[in-house]
Amino acid sequence: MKKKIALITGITGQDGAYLANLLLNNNYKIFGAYRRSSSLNLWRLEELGILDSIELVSFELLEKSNIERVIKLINPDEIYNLAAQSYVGTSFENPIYTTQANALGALRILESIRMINKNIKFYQASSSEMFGEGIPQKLNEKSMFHPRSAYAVSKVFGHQITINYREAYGIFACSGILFNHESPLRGTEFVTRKITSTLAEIQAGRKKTLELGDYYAKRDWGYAVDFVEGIWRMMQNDKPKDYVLATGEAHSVKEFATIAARTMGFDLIWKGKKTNEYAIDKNTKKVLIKKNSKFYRPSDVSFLRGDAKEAKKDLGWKPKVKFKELVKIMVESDKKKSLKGKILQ
Ligand code: NDP
Ligand code: GDR
Repeated sequence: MKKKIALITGITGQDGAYLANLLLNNNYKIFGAYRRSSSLNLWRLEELGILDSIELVSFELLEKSNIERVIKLINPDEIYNLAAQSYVGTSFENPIYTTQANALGALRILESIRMINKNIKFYQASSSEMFGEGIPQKLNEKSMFHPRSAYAVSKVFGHQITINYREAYGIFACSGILFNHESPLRGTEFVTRKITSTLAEIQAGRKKTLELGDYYAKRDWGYAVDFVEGIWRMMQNDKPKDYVLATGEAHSVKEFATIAARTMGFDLIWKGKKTNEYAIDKNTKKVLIKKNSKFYRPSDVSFLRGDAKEAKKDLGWKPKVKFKELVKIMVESDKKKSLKGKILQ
């Protein structure tokens, strides 16, 4: 049987690496779209041992001519648009770039598909950040959007334009509204991996404290390996449709940090008032975790929890790894990495 061809944008990121691994196991030919930079970021593909199985193509979300050239050259069956300026914090510093890359980037790909070959299937990496603030109920595909950052606004555009190209031109275009998903391959700027990598560095004596922003922000954290399976299933669906992927549980940054520290072997005690809480290591009496206001955002999302019932019903998808196991997987990986040397931060 002819191998399916997939183009994955954002191949050098967390989801790009795990999705490529999954598709290779399903006998796909993979073109991995990376952006050219002075230091190419291939460590995730190397860590999964799949770098040699992927054909890398130079790709830039901001450059329509480049996107068209790549799509014409490859003529893929499926495009997974995972590339983005994905760090919410940076979108407050670089809102225009974030919008250019995330919102117009998605449109540039869709428009290229429309011009070149409308049979190419398209996946857009939408985000739970689109929902924004304040709803204690579990969020699903019908919940309202109230984006709280340029990142979230850019993702709402990407989401809606994907729906529009599906409705207007009959393209198989769908979005996954994914809640936070983490792994040992997560970037160290995101809070979960920042916690596990910094704690491992502290344990190795190379760092002193872990400084965090809002301890009480709660997220629905799942395991990235489970989530890329859901992405792939959406693209094999009979009809293009958007789905929430989530675990249905929300936990705070403080809970994540506490479990991670204990799993790492620290004997942690929390002290101080809510505004100035810190944690000490009972054995050394040293401050292990403290607040730093520089990690607060001008507007943040304090609580997110998703409802993936629809994905379970239509796609048979449900996450396998639960919160505590996720923390353990990440701590153990960073412990191992730190024994081999400094973890990149
Ligand atoms: P990462 O930050 O790990 O990866 C982002 C990728 O996008 C990297 O490969 C990066 O390349 C690439 N990229 C950034 N800017 C450009 C550009 N201008 N042109 C081409 N490529 C670019 O993200 P994740 O893997 O975690 O997430 C994948 C997608 O899913 C993103 O769109 C993210 O917004 C979205 N998402 C993620 C969630 C999560 O919890 N992980 C949840 C919901 C949505 P480089 O390596 O060169 O920086
Ligand atoms: P998020 O992930 O913004 O949800 O976006 P992040 O891990 O950056 O933040 C989660 C929550 O933790 C709070 N927080 C801190 N965050 C960081 N990075 N560093 C800190 O020191 C810190 N202290 C507290 C944040 O304020 C926030 O409330 C991720 C990305 O992958 C997006 O691309 C994706 O769309 C969403 O998840 C779903």
